[in-house]
Amino acid sequence: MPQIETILTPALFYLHSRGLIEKQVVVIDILRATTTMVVAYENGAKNVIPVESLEDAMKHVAPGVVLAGERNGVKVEEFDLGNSPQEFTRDVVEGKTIVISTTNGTKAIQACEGAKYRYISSFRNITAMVNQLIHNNCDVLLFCAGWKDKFNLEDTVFAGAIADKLAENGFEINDDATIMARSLWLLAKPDLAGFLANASHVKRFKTLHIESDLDVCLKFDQYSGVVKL
Ligand code: 3SL
Repeated sequence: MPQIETILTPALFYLHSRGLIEKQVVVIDILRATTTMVVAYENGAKNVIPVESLEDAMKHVAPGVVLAGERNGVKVEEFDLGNSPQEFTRDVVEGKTIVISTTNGTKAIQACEGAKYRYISSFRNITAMVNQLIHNNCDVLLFCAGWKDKFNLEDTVFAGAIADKLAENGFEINDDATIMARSLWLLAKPDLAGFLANASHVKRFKTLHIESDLDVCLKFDQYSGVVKL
């Protein structure tokens, strides 16, 4: 049976970089990068291109391209959009190519470039993601983007939610990180927002006055597609 492992922070990625070619990786940045990218597809974006640096993003400037990005949660001044999912409305993104660079999410996405399959996901397409992973039927790496190489609760809880569903479908949990993530998910499940209320990035949201994004990021199954890079 396929195995599941979880990378709790990008600082631990080096331990998993070998054998990537045989694995399906799900990059997770619930607040907010991977949620925002899912929302862009929900609202008809033609393509979303995650890039690590702001300089790389600038290289894509062209008609029909929307530049998006933040650093430390704040919109990059010269870009069209920040990283709030609420900015990625249909009238802004439909039919467009979105080039996005974020503090942690897009960095993690780049790191696992050699994987057999590379996905990004969020609660907004969790069921579609799980079904796709089951269909692919190979080892899964759940890659939490964290915050500046630190562990975070929201990405770990989402990894646990995916692991829980996969385990119910016969996938084997193969490391303590995934056991912990699944246990956290089972604790969080009855009141996800309450569980995350004291999470460091939720506190940062308050400082940045972007709390209204939280609701959007914690909504389940708004999109029935998967986002494969
Ligand atoms: O770090 C990231 O990739 C972002 O999602 C962080 S923020 O929510 O835009 O602050």
